Amino acid sequence: MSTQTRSSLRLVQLSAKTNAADRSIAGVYLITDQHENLLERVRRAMHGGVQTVQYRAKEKPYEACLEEGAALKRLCAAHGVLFIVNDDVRLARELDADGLHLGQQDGSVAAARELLGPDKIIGVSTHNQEEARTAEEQGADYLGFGAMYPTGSKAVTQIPGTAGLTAIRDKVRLPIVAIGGISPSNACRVIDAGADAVAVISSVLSASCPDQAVAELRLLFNRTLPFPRGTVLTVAGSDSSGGAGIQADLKTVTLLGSYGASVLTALTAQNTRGVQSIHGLPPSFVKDQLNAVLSDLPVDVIKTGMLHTPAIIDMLAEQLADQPRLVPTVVDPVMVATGGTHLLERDAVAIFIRDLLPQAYLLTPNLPETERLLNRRITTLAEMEQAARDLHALGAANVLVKGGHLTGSEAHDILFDGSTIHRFNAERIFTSATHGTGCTFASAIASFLAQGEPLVEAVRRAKQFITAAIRLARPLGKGHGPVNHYLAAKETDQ
Ligand code: 3NM
Repeated sequence: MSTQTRSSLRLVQLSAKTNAADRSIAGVYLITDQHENLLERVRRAMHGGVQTVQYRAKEKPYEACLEEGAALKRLCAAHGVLFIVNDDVRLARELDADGLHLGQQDGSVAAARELLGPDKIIGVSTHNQEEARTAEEQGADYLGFGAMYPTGSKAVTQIPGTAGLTAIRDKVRLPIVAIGGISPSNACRVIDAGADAVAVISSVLSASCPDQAVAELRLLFNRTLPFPRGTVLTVAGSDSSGGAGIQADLKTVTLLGSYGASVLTALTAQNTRGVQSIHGLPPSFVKDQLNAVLSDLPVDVIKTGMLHTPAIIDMLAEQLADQPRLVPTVVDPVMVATGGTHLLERDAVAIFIRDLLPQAYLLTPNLPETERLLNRRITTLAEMEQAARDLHALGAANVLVKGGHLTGSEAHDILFDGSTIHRFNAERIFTSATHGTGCTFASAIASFLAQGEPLVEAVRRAKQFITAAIRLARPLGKGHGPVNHYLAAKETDQ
């Protein structure tokens, strides 16, 4: 079923209801676990953009559930998040929850609605087509459907998986919340199979950064949006010759199919032969631009490039930390132009490492930048891998060390995501048309992330794009010419 049909069905379904039920069940549906510090972990998850919380406390005494549930409900209300109680209709009523989630053994939808009133959301756990259709006939507002994958969070006996989800998707009109073993690396398959929401416990609440895990899951839902798909904000300098900086970023983002917004940090008088002069913008004006964009547009991913001064880095780091909702940020630590001009003031590196690097969802240094950040020489693939690990240890969630400056017949990039090293190899193209490659690559990754690709796939597609853009470059200017954004986007689209 097309995305449009799915969402219009959802509207039809929910328009008959009022209050809580007017707000559709979609996106990230967080289910509570029974470990320590639940409230704090749920609060952090909410910063990533949770849309529904289900309170599931299987073995707690009722009085303790009342207390914990009331605190959770307050937290949800403060963040505009739906609050659903699992299994227990009495607890749902006493807490005045937005809804109730019923298992197959937990009584009928009609009985629950009778007790809770007509404006509450009622969901039912289902595991096959028959259960799903029965729940719909009995008047449920949404379906839980699982398990998608094996999970350690519950002893599941049925695993219909994404194939089972695809099979029931067109047979029911209700929103479907897929559940069981879902994580940011497999959720794209669940969404492609037709899930309107993903229910998660461990991949968020056991994560070291629950907000990041939720933000990653939330972004994946963009894959169903119409084009331009997702919004990328680039924070960078202007390159008057159009091959790098803001201009390269906007060309890349637009040609790859996302919407691009821009905040300028500095203007450069620049061409393919080098940077003639730089006119930095006052940090307060950079901040005005940021606020203007972020207070209005639904920015999915921020990409940063040339930040120029310690004051701008400081301001940006503060603004990112203050966002009510985490915006994944691709940080390209632009320091030196291809022609050799320093684009980041020398004393800014320490501030960059302290304030901005730990907020990076993805850091994308080339080898000279990696060497400057770590203050040591890097000449082999093994040293690149260690560098990616060391930059991760400094606080970047994911690190892509780009090996374009090494020699050899292939260009190797190394991605470390905190647990696994991923290698991306491409033919090395011997050319002087390398102006703007870093900006273009990072913007392509940001764009694919904003379109709902998981990180490894976003990097893989962006690598393919930048390699094509270098290979297809046409001579332009008298120095390091620009890459061919236009033809590379056409080729990547095929
Ligand atoms: N119900 P996690 S699977 C509560 O298949 C629950 O009905 C399931 O936890 C079902 O995200 C499950 O950690 C556990 O896999 C989901």
